Amino acid sequence: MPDQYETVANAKIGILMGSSSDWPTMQAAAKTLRDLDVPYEANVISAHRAPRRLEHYCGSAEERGIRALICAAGGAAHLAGVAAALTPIPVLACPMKAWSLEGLDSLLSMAQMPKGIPVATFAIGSAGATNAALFSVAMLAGTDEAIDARYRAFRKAQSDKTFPLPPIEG
Ligand code: RP5
Repeated sequence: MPDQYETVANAKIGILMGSSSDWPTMQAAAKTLRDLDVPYEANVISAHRAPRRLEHYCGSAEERGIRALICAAGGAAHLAGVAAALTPIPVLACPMKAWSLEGLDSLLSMAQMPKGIPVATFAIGSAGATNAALFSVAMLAGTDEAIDARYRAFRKAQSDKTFPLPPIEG
């Protein structure tokens, strides 16, 4: 079973997607983790196309050192909820714009988890992907001084940026 998904030895965050069609959007999460030097792994494991693989992945993630899962899916978007049902580690959900409704279907599917199995849901699309990654970094920062320092530096650099307006045309 492990050879049906890729693991990274020291990964702290697992990105899961329902389809490779989610990857163009979810690269924003991967890039954010990469830029903040947080080890991660990324896999396509659909909750409905590969449920047993998902069960295996989620069942072994904690013991491999994964501290949070970022789950992206579109449409019925049950990946995050099923993953959260299979592991106690925090699950952050990224709603994808799939084939209809501009991602509102995915957002509601993810946000409307029945009580007892928590899923933290972010914005539709790449903004949510970026913020889910930043949120996972903020979680890790509580117990890792080096990650904490990088996260604070990122936030400060963002705050220090100025946005000069271009001159009036004409
Ligand atoms: C979901 O259905 C995936 O997460 C994706 O967002 C959507 C469409 O998947 P594909 O038909 O492109 O594989 O399961």
